[in-house]
Amino acid sequence: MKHVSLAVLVVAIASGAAPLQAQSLLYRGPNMGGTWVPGAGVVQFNFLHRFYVFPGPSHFVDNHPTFTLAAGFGNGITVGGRFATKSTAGTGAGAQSSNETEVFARWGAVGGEGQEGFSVAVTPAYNLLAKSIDGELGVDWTRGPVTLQGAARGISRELGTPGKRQMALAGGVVARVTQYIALSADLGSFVAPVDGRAAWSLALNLLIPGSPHTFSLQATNATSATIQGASVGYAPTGSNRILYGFEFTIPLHLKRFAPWFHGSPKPVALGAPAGAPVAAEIRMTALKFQGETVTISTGQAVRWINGDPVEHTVAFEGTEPGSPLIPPNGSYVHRFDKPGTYPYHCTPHPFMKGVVIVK
Ligand SMILES: [Cu+2]
Repeated sequence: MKHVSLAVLVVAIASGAAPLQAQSLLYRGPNMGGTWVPGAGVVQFNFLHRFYVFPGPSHFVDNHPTFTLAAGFGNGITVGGRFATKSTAGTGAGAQSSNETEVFARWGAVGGEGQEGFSVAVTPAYNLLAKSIDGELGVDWTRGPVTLQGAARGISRELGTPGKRQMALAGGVVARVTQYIALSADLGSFVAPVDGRAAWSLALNLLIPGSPHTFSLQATNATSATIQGASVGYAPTGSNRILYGFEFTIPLHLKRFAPWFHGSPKPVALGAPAGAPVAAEIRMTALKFQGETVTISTGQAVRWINGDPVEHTVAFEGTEPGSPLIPPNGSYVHRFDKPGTYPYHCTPHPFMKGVVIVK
């Protein structure tokens, strides 16, 4: 992995083409499990952070993060876990800790997150803090800019109670105002809640343009995003406590980390000079065409060589056909048969630009 700076790798991960099923907060309210399933070879990392600010004079800030990590195995199956370091869903009778861990599997049985019509996901889970077998049946219905969500949840031992069996129901709506912005609201509750508190949330959900990441700003009364935590509001003193926070969704495409383990990939030669001499070579490194303008004669060819750990393309602005994805250590040869000026760019990284002048 020579010549690779951390910045290149970060840009590479951030600009990876995101399959829609990876995860998008534009289709899910903060307290809804949703129907997302990462694609095969994708690890989904969601960082949810909520906080409560106590009234003055202390203005003490109480933090409630939930980390979600889930790996996609293809065929609509994912296995993952959630870890909430300060869940207060279960700090009632009998709770030993506020560290709430939930392991879960999910099967996307019908459709997929964001697809028109109905999508259904089945999520069996185990809550280690509650020693509870939990499960969620999530249903989404999407039409144009609107997604309606419903969830039925089963819980064998409710957190903070001595082994109480529970059911919970939740529903929500997400409205996409633009391609990048959505508003959402959801409400969920145990059917027979011990403390009578339903969980609610309101959120502004954003897709970060040109990236697979989504981000939400939220107000809620729930402290964790587990099946149990999303079903109960937090009101320790009987007051209606509002937590504010955000969630950030990060799909990690494992194949992008291959250079860490495999050294340089095999060279791959794409395109053909068709008998023409290669008059210029352009290396693609550090997300740049090294030699932004080259001049050749009609009937000659140019070779591009990818020295980056990410895929690039040579895409011409006009009608000249360009390259397929050029893998790391790959090359592409193109013969120019007409004089002219040929500006081009890289499709995944449009800020990478170059020009071939043919005389
Ligand atoms: Cu590129």
